[in-house]
Amino acid sequence: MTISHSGIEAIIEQTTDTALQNIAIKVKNKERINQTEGILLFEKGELGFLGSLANYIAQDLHQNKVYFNRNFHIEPTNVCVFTCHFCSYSRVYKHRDEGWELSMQQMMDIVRKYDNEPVTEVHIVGGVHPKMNLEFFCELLRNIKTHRPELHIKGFTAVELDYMFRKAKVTVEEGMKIMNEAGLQSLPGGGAEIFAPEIREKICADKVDGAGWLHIHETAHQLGMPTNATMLYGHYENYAHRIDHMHQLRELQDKTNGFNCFIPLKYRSGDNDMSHLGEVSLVEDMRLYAIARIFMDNFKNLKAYWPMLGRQSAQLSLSFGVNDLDGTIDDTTKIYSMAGAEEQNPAMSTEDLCNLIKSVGKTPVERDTRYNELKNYGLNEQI
Ligand code: V47
Ligand code: SF4
Repeated sequence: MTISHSGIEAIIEQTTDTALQNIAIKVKNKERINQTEGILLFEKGELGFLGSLANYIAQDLHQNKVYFNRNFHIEPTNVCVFTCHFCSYSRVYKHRDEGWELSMQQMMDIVRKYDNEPVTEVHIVGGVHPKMNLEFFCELLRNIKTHRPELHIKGFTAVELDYMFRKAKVTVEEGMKIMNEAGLQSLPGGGAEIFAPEIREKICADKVDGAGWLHIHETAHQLGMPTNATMLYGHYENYAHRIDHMHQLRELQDKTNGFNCFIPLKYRSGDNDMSHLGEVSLVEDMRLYAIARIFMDNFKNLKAYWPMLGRQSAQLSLSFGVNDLDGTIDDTTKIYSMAGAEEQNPAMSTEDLCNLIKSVGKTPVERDTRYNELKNYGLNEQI
């Protein structure tokens, strides 16, 4: 669905609620909405209204394009010193026999498996293992770079980095520089969860707090490393907490312009300490994507991570402001399948991804990690 300039005029005209109408006018004029208005969208904005505004913005930023990249994941371990209550994936150290701990050789075997594949990025993320330290991961980074120098390494959440740096007794600035020199080029967005201390306390009390997460990302940006940002939603948080989280990210982006994209992550309730909460509905998911697109005006890209959301919902999100579907991924990530996501072995070929994008009238474009366009798979382009 494309919302033209006259289309948004019609939306403005048809909206009877004055506050919502003012928001629509701001969107048309490319003006930023404030936190009160963000909360109002959650409280009052109905799906069609939100979708129309989000689509208008996405169309303006990206025309009809939807990005994806070719990547694979390495999950070094699921053994973790932390005990986030939403996590279905981790195992504590004393139960490490139930989990996995990959050796250097095993991780390099994963890298070598893709030797003849046109992948552009490796995404490394896992549990916080008490014995896998800064030195070990720097060696991994160097080994990957020696083996395949052009492969972009995006790795380690702020939670993993915070633990590694504290254990190695280096500052965030020193640690980040060491990792960067060893080959780390960008950071994924994980570990942000929800910044509000009263909710963070409830779901992941023992890991790095919101200010610490933001500091690590700011430091990466200062070194010229782009990063992503996530938000875990659909648990104990209310609308004000969501807007506060997005507001803090928006403020840092104003300062550094170092974020590549924003990735809302829907809480999945399978087999963890918070399972009793259940999950929010598909309509809530789409409303959230649309509001994120409207509120995060300085984030160029909004990503739906399909292994977590499921491919059909991810496809639907393309009509609610989303312009990026992450990657082909192969079947190398377990974090969501263990939390009950529909995708038990998430793998999609380039052809599958392109067809999924084309079937909602959008144009698939392969990108690299920094969102440089590598190939446009327009309607008649051979896959
Ligand atoms: O921080 C863990 C989330 C994150 C659950 O930057 C859960 O490109 C929902 O951040 N339900 C890690 N979410 C993964 C992550 C990520 C994934 C894909 C791409 C990128 C990127 C980043 O996964 C954690 C946490 O927020 N998570 N358990 C769960 N039960
Ligand atoms: Fe550990 Fe990450 Fe799971 Fe938290 S979400 S328990 S930090 S693996």
